Amino acid sequence: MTQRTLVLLKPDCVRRGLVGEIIGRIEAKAGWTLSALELRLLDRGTLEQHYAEHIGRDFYEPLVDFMLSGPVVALVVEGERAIEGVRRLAGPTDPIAAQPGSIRGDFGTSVRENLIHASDSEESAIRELKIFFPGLS
Ligand code: IDP
Ligand code: MG
Repeated sequence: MTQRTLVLLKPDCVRRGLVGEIIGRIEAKAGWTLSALELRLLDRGTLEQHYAEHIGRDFYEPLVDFMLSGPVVALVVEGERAIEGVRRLAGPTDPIAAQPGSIRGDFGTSVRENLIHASDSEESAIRELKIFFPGLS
């Protein structure tokens, strides 16, 4: 089942120079390809749409400020079960709880600054791809 998923390499990832390392892990998965890739400074409106489910949570405002603190790398990964697959590569939200071997488990300590976003379902992927890459066919 070929799927497309939205990935954001968050500002901490870009600042720490981990973009190549993390894209390398994605590229290393057999048959997966990058359909789009861009370094981009986001704006509040985009983040409000992207993180709509979290509006009102105590971590929402600091999360948005963090996501505005520097450029992100937005990319689209396409391939066999890419949605579940990138979530597994990323590991769970809390990097201390994440398994070593996962991106968050290997590189993170902060629940907020946890390096990577990846769509969590087919429905989310479709919604998020429209926000970040509306021109993608
Ligand atoms: P996910 O990125 O693993 O899907 P979500 O629960 O959707 O996690 O939360 C979105 C993002 O919000 C997380 O990746 C993280 O950056 C931030 N976040 C979530 N929960 C917390 C928290 O309890 N404290 C601080 N930041 C949080
Ligand atoms: Mg999420």
